[in-house]
Amino acid sequence: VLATGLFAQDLKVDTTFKNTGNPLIKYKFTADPGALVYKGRVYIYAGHDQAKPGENRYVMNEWLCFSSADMQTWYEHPVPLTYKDFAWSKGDCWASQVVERDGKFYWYVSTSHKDIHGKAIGVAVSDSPVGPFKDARGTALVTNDMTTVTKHSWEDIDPTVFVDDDGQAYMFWGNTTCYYVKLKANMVELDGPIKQVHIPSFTEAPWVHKRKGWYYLSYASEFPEKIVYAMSKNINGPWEYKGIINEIAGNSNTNHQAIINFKGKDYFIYHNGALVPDAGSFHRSVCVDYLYYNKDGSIKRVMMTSE
Ligand code: FUB
Repeated sequence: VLATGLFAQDLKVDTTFKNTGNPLIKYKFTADPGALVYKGRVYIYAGHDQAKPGENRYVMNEWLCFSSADMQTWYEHPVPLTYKDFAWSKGDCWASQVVERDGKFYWYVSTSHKDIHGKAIGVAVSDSPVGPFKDARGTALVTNDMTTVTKHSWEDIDPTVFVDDDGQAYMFWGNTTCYYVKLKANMVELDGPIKQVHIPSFTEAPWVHKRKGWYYLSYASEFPEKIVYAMSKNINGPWEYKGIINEIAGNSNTNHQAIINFKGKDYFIYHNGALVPDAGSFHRSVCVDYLYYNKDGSIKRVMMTSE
């Protein structure tokens, strides 16, 4: 039976634990990490894989929050957000990201819309990185009827939001087609048309970051998924495909990354299906590895470690 003990401990919240090597979180199944660095701490926001042992589908009813000041001692905060916090959602807590602006924290999420066919993107807001968060709009930010290229029900997932040095915020998201749009300074309204990003073999899980004048767009490619990336000098592209960062994440068809610099070190935060031998694609686990750049700004391949 898969990880029976894990389910017994699955109630554990508001507690501390040590980083004893990958997977980072060993007492519950966690997926789709988004990371935020704020005031000397790193926060990891993750989905919670709650399918029963042997149940091969996504059962994800809440988002979780973990934080650390040193990447070694971690704290799990009480659940700060569920799909029930969005009155228009009927379920599913898929990939998400939190960004901070002017002391407010915006949590962009993928979830299922009650009335409009398919997945949708919502945004919740809080005065604290650990919540409580509340729906910032009362309606979804992007729904399936607003995107037109791929036309399947899970097209509008996996939001990543990036605030550029000039204060302009952008949201990238998608499955099969990668979209992006400007956000208004209030962070909760679109500002202009939804556009398509032209990058090869895009599956899902975009993540945008900037370093030394380069924009990086990393994403999950093909299926089972590898994490690959493209670079550009302009957030509007064109994006130059640069290759693989991370090979297929042991035992899981999906992967989902966050790339951050924390206290002078670069980290690649992702998930795999390796917590227990039969974990697989629906019982995933957040992992952390160092990430290294070459002198020209390209990214060295990340070898998954268990340390
Ligand atoms: O966890 C549900 C979905 O699977 C996410 O939104 C995708 O990124 C993939 O990991």
